Amino acid sequence: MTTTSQERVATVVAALMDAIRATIVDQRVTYDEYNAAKQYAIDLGEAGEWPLFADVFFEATVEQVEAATSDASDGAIEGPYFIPGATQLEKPYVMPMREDEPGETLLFSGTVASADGTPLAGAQIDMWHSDHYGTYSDIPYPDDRELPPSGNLRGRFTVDENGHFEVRTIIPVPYEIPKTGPTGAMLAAAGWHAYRPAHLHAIVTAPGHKSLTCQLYLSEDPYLDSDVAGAVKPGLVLTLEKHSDPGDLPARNLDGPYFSASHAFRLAKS
Ligand code: MBD
Ligand code: FE
Repeated sequence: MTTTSQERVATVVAALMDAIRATIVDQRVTYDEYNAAKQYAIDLGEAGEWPLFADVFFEATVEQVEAATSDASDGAIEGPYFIPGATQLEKPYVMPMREDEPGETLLFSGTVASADGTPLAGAQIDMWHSDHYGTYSDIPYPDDRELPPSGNLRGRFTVDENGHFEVRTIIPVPYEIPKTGPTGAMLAAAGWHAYRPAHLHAIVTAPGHKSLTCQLYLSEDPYLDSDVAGAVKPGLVLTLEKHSDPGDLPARNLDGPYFSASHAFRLAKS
């Protein structure tokens, strides 16, 4: 974290305050609404949902501002649910999951290269995503849902000498922000849906390069055009290919059809 100059603080904070005052005037905000807003901010804090609220409504804009000057492949918001220090996987890479983890099998593969196309041998991918019920591991949910075991669907793995990787996981589902917390309650009060399209999160790192925080979405997801967090970019939408050929299944240690998808990550030099 760098120290922010007094001048920068004064400029940005004044702009924010002006925007709030202008909204109060334009919308003729009443005392009742003003008091409700103050109570809402208190509720958000007490529920521990400030990170969720901020990442849903503002992070995509921050990401776009920073990405505008980068020659990396598309990035996306980190969101509130990254936990550093996930299990380091051994080949063949399989995301940590329950024995009977529900959901369709996904073989996610791809490459990590420098912005000029040079493969980055030994780059690291830290991946995390929700399960088939839209639940992340190790996150306190405001409802009484069943929680996956600690570390579920969170893992780190290394790309090979050609910058290539393949990891097996399950296909996530669209993610609904819980309605019982203040963030979901506000979306409901406004009549907005609380969904994010299904997504895989990834942070990709390599020596001499800026890390790339990214999400991958799935084609034909009903929420691609209305992500509540506004974080979808066309370059991040994976095309799923279905494989049902029984001949190919035993070799892959699978007993049913699976899907595959791939993505090319490119990192900017640091
Ligand atoms: C998520 O899974 C997410 O990625 C974001 C940005 C917000 C809430 C939940
Ligand atoms: Fe997420």
